[in-house]
Amino acid sequence: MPTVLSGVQPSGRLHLGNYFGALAQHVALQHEPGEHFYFIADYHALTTSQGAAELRERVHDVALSYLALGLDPAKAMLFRQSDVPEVTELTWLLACVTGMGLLERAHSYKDKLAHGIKPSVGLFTYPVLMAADILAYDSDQVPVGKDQVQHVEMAQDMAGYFNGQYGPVFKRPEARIPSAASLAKVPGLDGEKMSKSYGNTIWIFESGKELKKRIGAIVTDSRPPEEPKDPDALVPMQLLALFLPPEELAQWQERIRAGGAGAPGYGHMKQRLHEAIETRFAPARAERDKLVQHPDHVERVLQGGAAVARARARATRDRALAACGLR
Ligand code: AQP
Repeated sequence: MPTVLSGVQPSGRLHLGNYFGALAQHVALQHEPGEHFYFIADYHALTTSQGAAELRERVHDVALSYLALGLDPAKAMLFRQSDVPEVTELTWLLACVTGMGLLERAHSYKDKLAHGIKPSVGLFTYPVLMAADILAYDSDQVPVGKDQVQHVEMAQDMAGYFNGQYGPVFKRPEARIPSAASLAKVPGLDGEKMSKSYGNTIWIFESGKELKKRIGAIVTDSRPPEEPKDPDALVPMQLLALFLPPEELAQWQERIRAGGAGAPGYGHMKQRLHEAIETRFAPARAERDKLVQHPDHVERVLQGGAAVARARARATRDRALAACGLR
């Protein structure tokens, strides 16, 4: 039975990119045979500075989001990364067998620099901590969005370096990305990758006026509706494609390609997107409203998950320490 593991950073409110690229998969996969571990990457969140109270609040919010979207604690372990401190020990062991060159090639690090984010050593070594997370639970599959595939490949490399030097300790994990390319890289309001740190997100649980405002900010151009266009190149359509049933999507695309009097304008696309988001997440929003009233329940779920995860990570840590002569 495979072990499935993934994580999400509590670096801001979870957005449609996190949902389609990761959370929707996580919730669906819990029904497959295997062991399922999903963690809230609070150590990772320290790579982008935030206050203690805000971090605590965001960790809680990620837990609420998972549970509201349907993660079942009886089927999948949900826990805080920092409740399993063994991963930081593994991080050091892996860092000592990993060349700087590997980390220097990380796309996500280079993207963050390009966006003017001032890097810490923690941000640079992020893939090592992520490798430790993946390897600690003997993970077979890591469901992630396309942006994280390179990090999973780095975890494979690091496992290989360590095993090559000290013998077989770590299992080789495989990334599992959503089959549809549109899900694997969801665009933000500006057409770049939707990302918490780029300020271009739509929160999963947004609704009403706030949602309208966010959708209103999606990038468009001044071409009139009658002008024929490539629907796949329009950001409102790329987002709408995540929600519409195939027949309805095909009709929209056809009318946009054809142009002329019957073609929809950007306002129509945005209005349809608003309706689609409101409808899709209505049950999850209601569930979230209920869970907000029960913070103790959420905390118990996290602690229950951590107990199981920690036992697993401890065994891996002990194996790794023994292999390199520290026990
Ligand atoms: N735009 C996206 N499209 C598809 N998948 C995405 N993911 C994130 N953005 C998109 C997937 O969400 C999971 C959790 O991501 P994360 O929060 O751990 O880190 P991230 O990928 O770096 O997400 P952000 O929003 O870009 O966070 P910040 O700005 O804090 O770095 C991952 O599986 C990811 O693939």
